[in-house]
This record gives sequence, structure tokens and C-alpha cells, in this order.
Amino acid sequence: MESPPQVRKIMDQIHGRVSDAMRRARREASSDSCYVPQHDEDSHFCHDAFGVVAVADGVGGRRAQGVDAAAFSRGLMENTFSEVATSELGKPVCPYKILERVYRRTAALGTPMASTSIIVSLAGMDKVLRVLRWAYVGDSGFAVFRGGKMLRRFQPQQWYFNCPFQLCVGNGITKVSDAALGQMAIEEGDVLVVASDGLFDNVSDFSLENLVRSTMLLGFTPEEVAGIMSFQAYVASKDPKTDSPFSIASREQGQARTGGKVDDITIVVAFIEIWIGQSQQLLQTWLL
Ligand SMILES: [Mn+2]
Repeated sequence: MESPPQVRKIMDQIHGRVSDAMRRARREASSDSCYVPQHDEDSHFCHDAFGVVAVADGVGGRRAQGVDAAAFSRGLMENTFSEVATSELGKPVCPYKILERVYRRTAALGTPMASTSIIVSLAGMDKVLRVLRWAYVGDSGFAVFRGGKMLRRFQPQQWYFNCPFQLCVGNGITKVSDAALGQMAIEEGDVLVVASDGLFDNVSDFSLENLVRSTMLLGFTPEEVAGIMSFQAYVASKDPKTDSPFSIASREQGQARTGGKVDDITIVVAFIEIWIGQSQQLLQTWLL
């Protein structure tokens, strides 16, 4: 199918950017994020050189008593960032080992409250195959898209409806060893979305697929895709009539409910780019 001129122009620009990126040495992914605060208790980061994305969502059970529900999620993310940024570049990052270490560090400081958390890393290169690895606790999660289709999605962990597994100081019922772990092979061109429940409770998988498909077709950047996704989640969260994934799940629990769920919305979008360096690429070409 012939593309309209403006789309061709965007595609040419993208190809130009891809060529530029090819000239650079090692690079795991191109990622960016959008955060729409409501209670401002989410926290996140993405680090392209290490190929790591992480999101944490502070659980605000005692917010009314003036306890800072953001402290634990921020502590987790600050410690995760420092662990990742000081690790050896090029060496695969194990999300569970990092989660375990940063949980201990954050808990040892006596940081109040609790948080869900997810860490995703691009790890374990097997020539051209790259592996995506994850560890998460609770309902901060991820989805992987290939060719505009949702290939894989996390399953939220919760003790009961709207009460996610959560890490906290002391003897909480959730242990760090309860984290859901997994891995999958990914390919260049795959799209990874890592987000807090502010996204997944407000936007259906079907809508996410449509959004990824259309924004990829238009050559949007990770920042733009994250922004559009956040806007869709925010609009749904404030709409009392929309049939959100959260309201559908509520009805399954026997609660009469419609509308979105007002919450912090954190979304990180990463385009998987597997540049293995020009010399290695040449070598591979000769070997073929
Ligand atoms: Mn949340």
C-alpha cells in the first residue's frame, strides 16, 4: 500500500534516525516515560544504556493519617537506580537480585509505608536473541507488543480485589520472594510498556494494542507514545461513565461500579533496538 507523503516523510526521518543509531555502539533500547500524578506516590526510571526500566507505586493505606505513601516507592526507585547505574555496563542485570537487594536497603532505613514494584531488564544476549527478564510484586506491570499485537502481559498479584501484593518494612504479609519472575525472547522492533495500575486499570488491552499499532505506524517516539497513552488513561480515570478494566473487575466482585479509577499514572515505553555494534554485525554477515 502506498503511504501518504507526510507518512513517507516521517518514515524517512525515522530511517535516518535508525541509521544514526546504528552508528552508535552498544544500545539496548530507546525509552521514555510520562507521569501524570494524582496523589504523587508513583516513582520510576528508565536507563537505556543498561536496558533497565523500573516502576514503583506507593500504597496509600494510611495517607489520611499523614503518612507519606510515596516514601517507600521513591526509596525503592532511588536504590534501584543507584544499583543499576553502578553495575558493570554490558553485564546482564538480574531484576530479582536487584529487587531483593534494594528492598533490604530500603526496608533497613525504616522507610514507612508500602509499595508495589516492577523491574524489567534486557539481558542475556545469545548472538542475535535478546532476553527480556522481569521481577514484580503487586499490580505494577508490563506488556510486550510485536507487530501491534500484545504478545505478553503480566498478571497482577493481589491478596483480594484492589489489595495488591506490596513490599513494606517489617513483617508484611508479602515477601520479596513472592515476586513474579519470568523471561521471554524479544526482537528488534518490539515495544515494551511498563506501567503502574493507573494505566492497566483504565485502558483495556484492546485499546493498548490499537494505540501501539497506530502510533508505531505514524512513527511516534517513545515519549510521544507514553504521552498519548497517559492522556487516554487520564481521560478514562476521570470519566464516571466509561467501562474501564477496573469497573469490569469490580462488577465481577459483585460491586455495582462504572467509570475509571482515579490514580497516579506512570508509563514507560521502550522500543527494543538490538544494536550489537558494526564490527560484530560485519562478522555475522561473513559467517552467514
Ligand atoms: Mn496506583
